[in-house]
Amino acid sequence: MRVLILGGDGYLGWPTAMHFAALGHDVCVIDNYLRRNIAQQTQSEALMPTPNLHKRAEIFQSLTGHSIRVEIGDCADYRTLSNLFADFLPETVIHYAEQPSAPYSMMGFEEATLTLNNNLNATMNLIWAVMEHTPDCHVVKLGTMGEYGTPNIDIEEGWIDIEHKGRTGRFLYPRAAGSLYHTTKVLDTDLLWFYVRTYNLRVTDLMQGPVYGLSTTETDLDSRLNPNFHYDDIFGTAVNRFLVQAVAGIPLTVYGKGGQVRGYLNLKDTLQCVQLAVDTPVAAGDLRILNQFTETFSVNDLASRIERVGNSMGLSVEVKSIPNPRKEPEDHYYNPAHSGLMELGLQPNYMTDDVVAAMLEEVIAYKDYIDVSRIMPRVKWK
Ligand code: USQ
Repeated sequence: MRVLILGGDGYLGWPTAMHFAALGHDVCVIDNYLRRNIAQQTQSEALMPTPNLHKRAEIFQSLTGHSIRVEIGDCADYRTLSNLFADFLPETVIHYAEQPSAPYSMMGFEEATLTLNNNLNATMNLIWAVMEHTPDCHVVKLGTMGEYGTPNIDIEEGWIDIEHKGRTGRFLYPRAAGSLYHTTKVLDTDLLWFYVRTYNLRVTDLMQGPVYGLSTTETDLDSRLNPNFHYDDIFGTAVNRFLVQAVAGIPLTVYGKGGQVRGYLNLKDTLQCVQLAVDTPVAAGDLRILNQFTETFSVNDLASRIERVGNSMGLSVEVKSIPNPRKEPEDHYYNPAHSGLMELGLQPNYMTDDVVAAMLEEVIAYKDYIDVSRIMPRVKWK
């Protein structure tokens, strides 16, 4: 199958590209290095040095014999994307090409508009390139569990049946995002739903929770194939940050009360979920929404787990609540459904103590690269 990956340089895009190439698919990635550039501008570079895409594709090919076509270009530019579609004629597109950091989107006007323009334009251009060149192509779009927020009722998988004044209807589940970044994902879903119901596109929207880890079958081949592992306050996500803090001997930065619950998943499971979605394309005119996580934890649960495992390995780990830089409920109900991917065959890699220990070992190998000035939050939601 010809698989086009938008945002192929990212934490998820690169491991996804290798995974599909290793399965024997014909893989093309496009990326404009936006995240690398923002990371440089904000002093938020990844923990491990990551060669550029051409170099990584070369290393991967030398080790496995599988090639990955690399295009450096901007998906927010319609001509660039349209020309690539006309040339590659993808059968599946996996769309990660978005500015993914909630804190970055909350820094100020420039960062907010960059996030809005980049994310919405990339999605809009993808829709039009599909309609122009490959109307049968299955679009697998990465959304986020953060679209739903933390409502006081159970979260369904994308849709909700509502009875109102004696009549019933099916609607997109109400969304209440907690950052401008998460709001762009809500807008993406609305755009896709409009074009699906009007022009019969085929779309799967994966509502993903925070991802953790470094290890996949392909990244384990050579450390130069690792994904971009961030631990700073802008691009680092909670688990990856706590792992680095544990190794650096910095108290784990629980924001506020630490009762914020999210649905987490191992990087290996992102690859499984995306593959399950790709292997079961939806019918024309269908928007399938799947909640993509394997288990829920509060921030306090995560911190205690990493503290316990880290201390058993001889590290000196403490947990400390710091004022929450975000505006979010810190103690709330959270019960999201997530049976769709399990029904498709997902075999979860849960966050066991062994998994935490293995991730800590990987970070320990790069202990000297940790810059402790990147840990404390620099961006406030005001
Ligand atoms: N948190 C802490 N301490 C930290 C970092 C985070 O307590 O040092 C808390 C946050 O306040 C939040 C929770 O941990 O309540 C999760 O934060 P995060 O930084 O791990 O995740 P988030 O900003 O929500 O965004 C990440 C990815 C984003 C993806 C999203 C999925 O950056 O691209 O869409 O996870 S979700 O969170 O389900 O919306």
